[in-house]
This record gives sequence, C-alpha cells and structure tokens, in this order.
Amino acid sequence: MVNFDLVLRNGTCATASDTFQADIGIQDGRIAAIGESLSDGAREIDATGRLILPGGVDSHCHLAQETVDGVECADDFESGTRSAAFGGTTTVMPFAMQQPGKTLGETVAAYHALAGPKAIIDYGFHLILRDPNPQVLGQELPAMIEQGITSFKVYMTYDTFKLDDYELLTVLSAARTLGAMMMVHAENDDIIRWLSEKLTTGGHRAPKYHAIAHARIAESEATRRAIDLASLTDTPMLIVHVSDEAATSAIRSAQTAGLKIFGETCPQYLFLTAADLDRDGLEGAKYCCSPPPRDSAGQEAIWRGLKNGTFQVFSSDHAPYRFDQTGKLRYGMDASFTQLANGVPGLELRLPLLFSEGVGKGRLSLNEFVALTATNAAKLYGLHPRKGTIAVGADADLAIWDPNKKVTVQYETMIHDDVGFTPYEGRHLTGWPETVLSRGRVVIENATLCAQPGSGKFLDCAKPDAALPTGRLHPEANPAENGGARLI
Ligand code: DUC
Ligand code: ZN
Ligand code: ZN
Repeated sequence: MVNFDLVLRNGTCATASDTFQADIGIQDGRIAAIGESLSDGAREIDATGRLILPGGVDSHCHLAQETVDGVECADDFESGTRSAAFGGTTTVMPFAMQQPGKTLGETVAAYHALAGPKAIIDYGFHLILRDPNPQVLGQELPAMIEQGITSFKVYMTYDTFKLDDYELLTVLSAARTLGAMMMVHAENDDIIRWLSEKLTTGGHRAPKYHAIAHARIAESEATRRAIDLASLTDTPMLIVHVSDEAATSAIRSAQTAGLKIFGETCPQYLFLTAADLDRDGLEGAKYCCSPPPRDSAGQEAIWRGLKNGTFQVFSSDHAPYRFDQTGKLRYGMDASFTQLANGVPGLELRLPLLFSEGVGKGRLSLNEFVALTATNAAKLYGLHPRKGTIAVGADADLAIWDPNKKVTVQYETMIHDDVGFTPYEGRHLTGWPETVLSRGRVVIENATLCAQPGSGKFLDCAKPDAALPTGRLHPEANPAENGGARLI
C-alpha cells in the first residue's frame, strides 16, 4: 500500500544536533514520517551513500532590489531562486528596500509583485529602513510585522541610508518594543569618506583602494558602537556580513557579557582576500563588496567565529551586479573605486563552498554546517521548525548531497544566476547537492530545474527567536540603573 507521496530511502540525515540513518516519508509537502523501513511511496528516491540535509536558508541576499544610482540588480526572483535551488538552498530572505515617498506597505506590495510570479523556492522578506520617522516606526512597521515581515536592516554608512546614533537608538527601542530583529550594516561612514577622499585626491582610484578605504577599524568601531547602543536599549541585534577579527571579537565579548548580539558572516570573508581586488585592470571590481574581503589572518578569525559560535548565520549576501555597464562598470573603465557597485554573488555556491572547505576539511562538523546554513537563520527569523530542520511536520525542504562529488567551479556550465561571473571560478570543491526538494516537490534533479517560476511561496515570519544560544538577555535592563526612569 502506498502511504507517502515520496520516500527518501537509506540516506544519512543530519540536523543541527544529530546525524542518523533513516527513511523520510513525505506527504502533502511535509515530512510525515522519519524511521526505518517506511512503507511505500508513490515515488521513491534511493539515498544510499548520500547525505540528506535541510535545504539551506539564505537569510541575506538581494534580489530585484532597486539601487540608488541606476545600477541594475542582475537577478530577479526567478534567476536568484533558481540559482539558490541549484546550490541546495530552499528558502531565501531578500530585502524590501524602503523607497523615499512610499509607505512600507507600498514598498512591500511592490516586492510581492516582483516575487510572486517568479520565485521557484519559498521566500520571506526583511525590510531596509532608510527613514525611520515616527510614522514609519509607530504605524507602518507594526503593520508589516503583522504581515509576517519581522526583521529589518539599517545602515551606519552610505548616503541616503546611514542613520546617526540618535536614530539608531530610536530604531533599537522600536525593535525592542515590537519584538523585531534589527540587522545592522556596521561601518563608520566618516572614516570611509575621509579615507576615500584622501585616496582619490591622491590619484588612488583602482579597485584595490576600496579595501583600504573600508578600513578594518571602520568596521570594528561601528560594530562596537552598535553593540553599545543595543546594550543601552537592551535590544537583540544581528551584525551582518562581518569580515574581520576585531569586529568578530567585539561580538564575542558582547555575547560573553550576556548581550543578545548575533553575528552573520559570508563566503567572501572565508574565500576571498583584499588581494583579489588588486587583479589586473578593473577585474578587481568583481571582488568589490562592503565590508571588503580582508587577509588570511582575517579569514582564520572568521573560521574560528563559525566554530566557536560567535556567528549564528552564514549567508551569501548575494548582491548581483554584472561586470558590464549595467553593473560594476556603470561609470566606465575609468571609474574610481568609490563608483563601483558593491557586492558579490554567492547564492549558489554558499553551501558547496562551506561544505567542501568546512566539513570536508574538518573545520566544522556536519551538524554545525546545518546550524550555520539553515537552522539558526530559520530560528532567528521566525521560520523554525517549518524551515531549517528535518522533523515530522516540517516542510519537506531537503537537499540530497553526494558528499564525495568533485567539482571545479566554472560559471558558464554550472552557475544559474544572471550575473555572468563568479568570484570563485576555478575552485575545486568536494560535495554537491544533487537533488533538491521544496515542500516535497523535486526542484532540482539530474542537474535540471524541475519547478516552475511562481511555485515558491511567501513565508509569513513569526517574531524572531532571540533565545538562540549566545548568552542571556542583557542583565542591565533594569530601570533602577536609569534612576527609575523608564526610557524605552
Ligand atoms: N551591504 C550589503 O548588505 N550587501 C551588499 C553591499 C552592502 O554594502
Ligand atoms: Zn550591508
Ligand atoms: Zn547585503
């Protein structure tokens, strides 16, 4: 008798905590049973010798996002989610960027219209807040949280984005009251502007100077300041795309002190360095992102932070710009580093890179890999246990990996985004997600896309789970310290 729509047989399953041999029975898009010798499915996949992992949750990527200076975002929700799926990711969380003159409701409606007909896998949204005025924080943000958008990013740098400390405190206070997750781009704008001006007036315009202008101290100072502000308001907060040792240490000491500070890092900080920005001509522009890749000591610090729990989340920060006049070269071949679009692609290779170099080389356990690439993000953004794990009742978002498959990265034949290049060209990797399921649907099989655009669904996020381990809630959140006054 057929009991399941699909049964995965004899695979080695791994979650953030356990690794076990089991069959997985899938019914109506969900995991219905996990056990030995499950009864028949209408379809069966033999996973002998394969790993069955939760599909990745990429909780930081940019798709179809408007830019301020007319640079085109190369990936829409179709190409971006297609690329993610080929790389074993089954949930993405891109950003809905607040537009001047539009309400958050209008902003989000526009992104829904872009995503709905095109997404191939499931997606949630974060907001980007650029103008956190009282109307936005008091009326519009609560309405968005009701609609399942429970996290937002703010910036400490970039004209037309950056918030000053007063604004950051105001936003932190609102995040605390609303139970939203605040994500912060922590770089000191004045340091970057000052260094950029010195460099460009001295004639130093090549891409490699981007890494000098976006100095490590600009990142660590802003990280420490953001943490101090979050501690004043006792607000859980995530520092995004951490690139270097000093910022990592600041996050670690905050966690050790019991603050609810979370950390995110990305492939570019493990697998690229500032030397990549110094490639011939403008080739270095392909590696230009903010914060920039650092050096090999910085890479080691990031590996340590992944291993010791400083970072909860390993995301791609896929920011897709082509190497042509629509993207990186928008200002021509004579562009200064200050004019280069900031960002690198990574949706498809995020998991294979970390699997090969992390699990394969013994730096991370398989369970740590699952936690960093799927489970923790699902928890942090209110999607767990529906996403990010293997459990009865969870969505059947699963990737079947061949842990021994050897691949050499070649953009033209392997990568499915619309960027036109990968910064990881020529890398030799071991391990690849061969078959990918989203809500029980086979999305990728035999290196072929099997799902239609528009079949991915919007995910209504619950409020974040700030209990994700790093420490306790800030013990100093005691009005007595403020002379009894209630500040927030
Ligand atoms: N910040 C991001 O999160 N992505 C791309 C560039 C940036 O500055
Ligand atoms: Zn950023
Ligand atoms: Zn980003």
